[in-house]
Amino acid sequence: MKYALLITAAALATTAQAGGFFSEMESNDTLALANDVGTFDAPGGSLLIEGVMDVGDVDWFSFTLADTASFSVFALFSSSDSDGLMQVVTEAGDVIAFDDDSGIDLMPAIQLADLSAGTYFVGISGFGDVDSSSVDTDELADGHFDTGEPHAETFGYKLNIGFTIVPAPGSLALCGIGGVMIARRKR
Ligand SMILES: [Ca+2]
Ligand SMILES: [Ca+2]
Ligand SMILES: [Ca+2]
Ligand SMILES: [Ca+2]
Repeated sequence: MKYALLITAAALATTAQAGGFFSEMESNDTLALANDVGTFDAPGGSLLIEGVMDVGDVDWFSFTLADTASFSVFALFSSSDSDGLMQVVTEAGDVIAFDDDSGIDLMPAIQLADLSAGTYFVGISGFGDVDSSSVDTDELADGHFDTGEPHAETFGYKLNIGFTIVPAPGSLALCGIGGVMIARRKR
Protein backbone atom coordinates (compact mmCIF):
# COMPACT_ATOMS: atom_id res chain seq x y z
CA MET A 1 0.00 0.00 0.00
CA LYS A 2 2.74 2.40 0.96
CA TYR A 3 4.64 1.41 -2.20
CA ALA A 4 1.60 2.21 -4.35
CA LEU A 5 1.25 5.63 -2.74
CA LEU A 6 4.90 6.38 -3.49
CA ILE A 7 4.42 5.50 -7.16
CA THR A 8 1.38 7.78 -7.32
CA ALA A 9 3.41 10.63 -5.86
CA ALA A 10 6.20 9.94 -8.33
CA ALA A 11 3.77 10.01 -11.24
CA LEU A 12 2.41 13.38 -10.10
CA ALA A 13 5.94 14.75 -9.68
CA THR A 14 7.06 13.94 -13.24
CA THR A 15 6.52 16.21 -16.20
CA ALA A 16 3.21 16.29 -18.03
CA GLN A 17 2.64 13.61 -20.64
CA ALA A 18 2.89 14.35 -24.32
CA GLY A 19 0.08 12.83 -26.28
CA GLY A 20 -3.24 13.38 -27.87
CA PHE A 21 -3.59 14.54 -31.43
CA PHE A 22 -1.12 15.87 -33.97
CA SER A 23 -1.75 17.05 -37.52
CA GLU A 24 1.23 16.92 -39.88
CA MET A 25 2.86 20.12 -41.11
CA GLU A 26 4.68 20.16 -44.45
CA SER A 27 7.46 20.29 -45.27
CA ASN A 28 8.55 17.27 -43.27
CA ASP A 29 10.37 15.35 -46.00
CA THR A 30 13.74 14.86 -44.22
CA LEU A 31 14.83 13.94 -40.69
CA ALA A 32 16.02 17.52 -40.22
CA LEU A 33 12.51 18.80 -41.09
CA ALA A 34 10.63 16.15 -39.06
CA ASN A 35 7.51 17.28 -37.16
CA ASP A 36 8.31 16.97 -33.43
CA VAL A 37 5.39 15.29 -31.64
CA GLY A 38 6.81 15.55 -28.13
CA THR A 39 8.52 13.76 -25.24
CA PHE A 40 7.06 10.68 -23.55
CA ASP A 41 7.76 9.85 -19.90
CA ALA A 42 6.44 7.10 -17.61
CA PRO A 43 3.93 5.57 -17.75
CA GLY A 44 3.75 6.32 -21.48
CA GLY A 45 0.88 7.53 -23.58
CA SER A 46 -0.78 7.45 -26.93
CA LEU A 47 -0.82 9.75 -29.90
CA LEU A 48 -2.87 10.03 -33.07
CA ILE A 49 -1.11 11.63 -36.04
CA GLU A 50 -3.16 12.66 -39.05
CA GLY A 51 -1.64 13.44 -42.43
CA VAL A 52 -1.84 13.33 -46.19
CA MET A 53 0.36 11.35 -48.58
CA ASP A 54 0.91 12.87 -52.01
CA VAL A 55 2.84 11.71 -55.08
CA GLY A 56 6.54 11.73 -54.16
CA ASP A 57 5.75 12.69 -50.56
CA VAL A 58 7.37 11.32 -47.40
CA ASP A 59 6.39 12.43 -43.89
CA TRP A 60 8.80 12.28 -40.94
CA PHE A 61 7.85 12.67 -37.28
CA SER A 62 10.21 12.76 -34.29
CA PHE A 63 9.54 11.81 -30.68
CA THR A 64 11.67 11.54 -27.55
CA LEU A 65 11.55 8.82 -24.91
CA ALA A 66 12.58 9.86 -21.40
CA ASP A 67 13.22 6.22 -20.46
CA THR A 68 13.27 2.73 -21.96
CA ALA A 69 9.94 2.10 -23.68
CA SER A 70 7.96 -0.34 -25.73
CA PHE A 71 6.54 1.31 -28.81
CA SER A 72 3.84 0.46 -31.32
CA VAL A 73 2.52 2.26 -34.38
CA PHE A 74 -0.11 1.16 -36.85
CA ALA A 75 -1.36 3.08 -39.87
CA LEU A 76 -4.90 3.49 -41.16
CA PHE A 77 -5.32 4.73 -44.73
CA SER A 78 -8.30 6.45 -46.33
CA SER A 79 -8.54 3.71 -48.97
CA SER A 80 -8.08 -0.04 -48.56
CA ASP A 81 -6.05 -0.30 -51.78
CA SER A 82 -3.59 2.45 -50.76
CA ASP A 83 -0.12 1.04 -50.23
CA GLY A 84 2.18 2.82 -47.81
CA LEU A 85 5.24 1.81 -45.80
CA MET A 86 6.94 2.96 -42.61
CA GLN A 87 10.42 3.16 -41.10
CA VAL A 88 11.64 3.81 -37.54
CA VAL A 89 15.03 5.51 -37.33
CA THR A 90 17.31 6.49 -34.45
CA GLU A 91 18.62 10.02 -33.94
CA ALA A 92 21.91 8.86 -35.52
CA GLY A 93 20.11 7.79 -38.70
CA ASP A 94 20.15 4.05 -38.05
CA VAL A 95 17.08 2.42 -39.64
CA ILE A 96 15.91 -0.01 -36.94
CA ALA A 97 12.55 -1.04 -38.38
CA PHE A 98 10.76 -1.24 -41.72
CA ASP A 99 7.26 -2.46 -42.51
CA ASP A 100 5.07 -2.59 -45.58
CA ASP A 101 1.92 -4.62 -44.99
CA SER A 102 1.78 -5.99 -41.42
CA GLY A 103 -1.35 -4.00 -40.60
CA ILE A 104 -4.81 -4.02 -42.18
CA ASP A 105 -4.86 -4.54 -45.98
CA LEU A 106 -1.68 -2.88 -47.36
CA MET A 107 -1.13 -0.76 -44.23
CA PRO A 108 2.08 -0.96 -42.21
CA ALA A 109 2.42 -1.62 -38.47
CA ILE A 110 5.54 -1.76 -36.28
CA GLN A 111 6.08 -2.89 -32.68
CA LEU A 112 9.37 -2.45 -30.85
CA ALA A 113 10.22 -3.50 -27.30
CA ASP A 114 13.01 -2.06 -25.13
CA LEU A 115 13.68 1.12 -27.07
CA SER A 116 16.37 3.04 -25.17
CA ALA A 117 15.79 6.59 -23.99
CA GLY A 118 16.44 9.06 -26.78
CA THR A 119 15.00 10.63 -29.89
CA TYR A 120 13.55 8.59 -32.76
CA PHE A 121 11.90 9.21 -36.11
CA VAL A 122 8.90 7.55 -37.73
CA GLY A 123 8.60 7.97 -41.49
CA ILE A 124 5.70 7.12 -43.79
CA SER A 125 5.91 6.94 -47.57
CA GLY A 126 4.46 5.16 -50.60
CA PHE A 127 5.19 1.60 -51.69
CA GLY A 128 8.45 1.23 -53.61
CA ASP A 129 10.32 4.09 -51.92
CA VAL A 130 12.44 1.80 -49.71
CA ASP A 131 12.21 -1.89 -48.79
CA SER A 132 13.19 -4.20 -45.97
CA SER A 133 16.87 -4.04 -47.00
CA SER A 134 16.89 -0.47 -45.64
CA VAL A 135 17.27 -1.90 -42.13
CA ASP A 136 20.73 -3.01 -43.25
CA THR A 137 21.65 -0.17 -45.61
CA ASP A 138 20.06 2.69 -43.56
CA GLU A 139 18.54 4.07 -46.76
CA LEU A 140 15.92 6.62 -45.68
CA ALA A 141 12.52 7.00 -47.33
CA ASP A 142 12.70 10.04 -49.63
CA GLY A 143 9.42 9.75 -51.57
CA HIS A 144 11.13 8.41 -54.70
CA PHE A 145 12.01 5.08 -56.28
CA ASP A 146 15.65 4.25 -56.87
CA THR A 147 15.09 5.34 -60.49
CA GLY A 148 14.36 8.88 -59.26
CA GLU A 149 10.66 8.68 -60.14
CA PRO A 150 8.27 9.79 -57.38
CA HIS A 151 6.06 7.12 -55.80
CA ALA A 152 2.45 7.33 -56.99
CA GLU A 153 0.53 6.70 -53.73
CA THR A 154 -1.99 9.31 -52.59
CA PHE A 155 -4.08 8.80 -49.45
CA GLY A 156 -5.07 10.30 -46.14
CA TYR A 157 -3.68 8.48 -43.11
CA LYS A 158 -3.80 8.17 -39.37
CA LEU A 159 -0.86 6.85 -37.34
CA ASN A 160 -1.87 5.36 -34.00
CA ILE A 161 1.16 5.42 -31.71
CA GLY A 162 1.39 3.94 -28.23
CA PHE A 163 4.21 4.01 -25.66
CA THR A 164 4.61 2.03 -22.48
CA ILE A 165 7.44 3.21 -20.24
CA VAL A 166 8.57 1.44 -17.09
CA PRO A 167 11.34 3.44 -15.38
CA ALA A 168 14.46 1.54 -14.38
CA PRO A 169 14.49 0.62 -10.64
CA GLY A 170 17.08 3.31 -9.91
CA SER A 171 15.14 6.15 -11.47
CA LEU A 172 11.89 4.94 -9.87
CA ALA A 173 13.54 5.10 -6.44
CA LEU A 174 14.72 8.64 -7.16
CA CYS A 175 11.24 9.67 -8.26
CA GLY A 176 9.84 8.13 -5.07
CA ILE A 177 12.21 10.17 -2.92
CA GLY A 178 11.18 13.29 -4.85
CA GLY A 179 7.53 12.53 -4.19
CA VAL A 180 8.13 12.14 -0.45
CA MET A 181 10.08 15.39 -0.31
CA ILE A 182 7.26 17.26 -2.06
CA ALA A 183 4.71 15.72 0.31
CA ARG A 184 6.73 16.81 3.37
CA ARG A 185 7.14 20.32 2.06
CA LYS A 186 3.37 20.73 1.89
CA ARG A 187 2.97 20.08 5.64
CA1 LIG B 1 2.40 14.70 -46.14
CA1 LIG C 1 6.00 15.35 -46.45
CA1 LIG D 1 2.11 -1.34 -47.57
CA1 LIG E 1 13.62 6.10 -52.14
